[in-house]
Amino acid sequence: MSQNKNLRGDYSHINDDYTVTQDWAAHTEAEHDLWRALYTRQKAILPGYAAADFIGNLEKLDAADQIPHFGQVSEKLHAATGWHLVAVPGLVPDDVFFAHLANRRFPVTVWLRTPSEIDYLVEPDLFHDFFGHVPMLFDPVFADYLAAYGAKGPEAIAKGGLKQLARMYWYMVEFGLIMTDHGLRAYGAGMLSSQTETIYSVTDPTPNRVAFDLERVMATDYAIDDFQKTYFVLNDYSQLFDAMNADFAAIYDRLANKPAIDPASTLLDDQLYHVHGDEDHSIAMPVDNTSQIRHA
Ligand code: HBI
Ligand code: FE
Repeated sequence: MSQNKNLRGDYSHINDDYTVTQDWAAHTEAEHDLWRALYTRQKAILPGYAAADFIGNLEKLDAADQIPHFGQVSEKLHAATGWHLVAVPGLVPDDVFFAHLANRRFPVTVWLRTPSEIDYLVEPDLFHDFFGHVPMLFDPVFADYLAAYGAKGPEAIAKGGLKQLARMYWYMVEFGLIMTDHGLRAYGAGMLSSQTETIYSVTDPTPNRVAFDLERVMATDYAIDDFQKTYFVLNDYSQLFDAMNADFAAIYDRLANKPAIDPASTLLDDQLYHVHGDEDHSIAMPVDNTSQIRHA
């Protein structure tokens, strides 16, 4: 097995599919304390910013009091949507990751950040993966989408569409917004496991907010070390599932020799909910898209 250089986790005892055993007993009281602090702080800011189904599913997980046992959570999750959690040492190769998703196995990192990283860390840890991603796996439509998304992995690898497919994960699994009767709400794991980006993504006038469109998302670049300059907005999770019926190979061909879209920009044919810096439009409602192209 290729060792994963400069990744933080312990890859020395991985199975062929990069899974490991969760050694729950090895977690110290200090780690359980940090888990409780992260969980309590993040849960407290969700109302008004996180999608209601995220909040409801998080409640059902009942994982506030200590670091969860993946096996116990998997029993509940499997009964709900056929998914279960697999323990991993950290990031795994793309093809391995996609294969897990396609088989309704969600990889959850076994190590927890240190207290000094309570606000930010580079690699996804146990808190990001569990608190950020697991609640949405209880949503049947989102759960079906994520399995269908994983099944798109081999074609993307074969057709040179990996970057485009990864953008779909980044924007619509890590940083997705959804329009609800109460206005915009966050459902993405990347923002909902971050105290600051949860609030920023829903209310700050700085980023663009653009209606979800598969090819637009696949064409849009992103940076991993800062808040998003563009968020994409769903009306319903079924849009993600339906998008999996598109001809991805044709999209990869169309995008192959086009420059990526700069997330600081918007396009004339975007359906815009909000444009960078606009104070005069309500963030919650789509603006007409006859507006000029705006660049940050
Ligand atoms: N591995 N454990 C883990 N978690 C991820 O979120 C992850 C990964 N490997 C690759 C990856 N994400 C991204 O490149 C996806 O877009 C494929
Ligand atoms: Fe993630």
